[in-house]
Amino acid sequence: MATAETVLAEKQDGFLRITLNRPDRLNAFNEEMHLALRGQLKVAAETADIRAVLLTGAGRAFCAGQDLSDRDMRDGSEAPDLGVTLETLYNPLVRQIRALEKPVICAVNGVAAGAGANIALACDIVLAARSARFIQAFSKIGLVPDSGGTWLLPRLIGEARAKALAMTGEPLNADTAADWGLIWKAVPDEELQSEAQSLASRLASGATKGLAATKKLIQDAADQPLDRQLDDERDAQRLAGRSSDYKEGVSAFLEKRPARFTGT
Ligand code: T3D
Repeated sequence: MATAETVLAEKQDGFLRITLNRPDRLNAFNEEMHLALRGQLKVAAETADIRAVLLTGAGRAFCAGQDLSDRDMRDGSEAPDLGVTLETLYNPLVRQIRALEKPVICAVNGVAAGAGANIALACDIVLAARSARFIQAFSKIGLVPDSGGTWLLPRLIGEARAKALAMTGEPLNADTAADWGLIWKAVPDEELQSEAQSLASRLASGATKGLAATKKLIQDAADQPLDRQLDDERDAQRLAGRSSDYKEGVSAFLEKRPARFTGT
């Protein structure tokens, strides 16, 4: 399955592998790539036998954020309204990743800068090649972290580290990112794709409804008190307990065999 060339998509073993594909620009975002990526996330959401997504980049980078050649004002042209691009392109993308009722794994294969870093961090499980770097590049061009960066960074690594990364634009290597809890783990470069693939495949054969509810509960927890969270866990568990996968999981346990989850 292939779409517009800025994004490649391939169904594999129950999951959709989506590859950002503008390697000569380090997979920087233009409007076409935004729309192609969102189109593939929609396919993932609407296709029953796609039960996880794996997002990665082609070539040596994951994504260098906004394509700055589309922001050239050297001919005296007026500055673009970046509020509009956030409203129409970046924010819907982050919302779509967070709302997708399936696990989204990000395999950060190289540098992830600007919005490229924060879109990676918006995914559910982030693996990175040891050589990858995360760069809050915004301050270097006079901007603020976007794509959820000012929300995600302090929650993941605390205010002190969030502010320092955002204000200095210093690169953070993958091992430190993992040590700080910014990502799940750093792996040797040559193992990244196989490790991400086997994780995606494992999650794709999991209890999809339960995983989706887990994702939502953890995301929602950031904004609400324990009391409310306990209520939400009760409601989500009630629904999970009515799924076929719950019955199958318990039966498989009692019969001492691997569960065969169907995602229903
Ligand atoms: O605008 C809006 O809509 C608002 C939203 C903003 C969201 C944002 O993401 S703002 C932040 C934009 N991104 C950046 O500021 C990062 C710019 N890139 C870099 O700082 C560096 O390229 C990297 C640190 C990512 C990688 O450095 P390095 O030394 O490994 O590679 P390089 O040589 O700088 O780049 C290789 C090529 O990719 C080069 O092209 P060339 O010379 O080979 O023709 C470079 O120009 C191009 N490239 C890299 N990043 C971008 C880019 N071209 C356009 N836009 C880029 N963001």
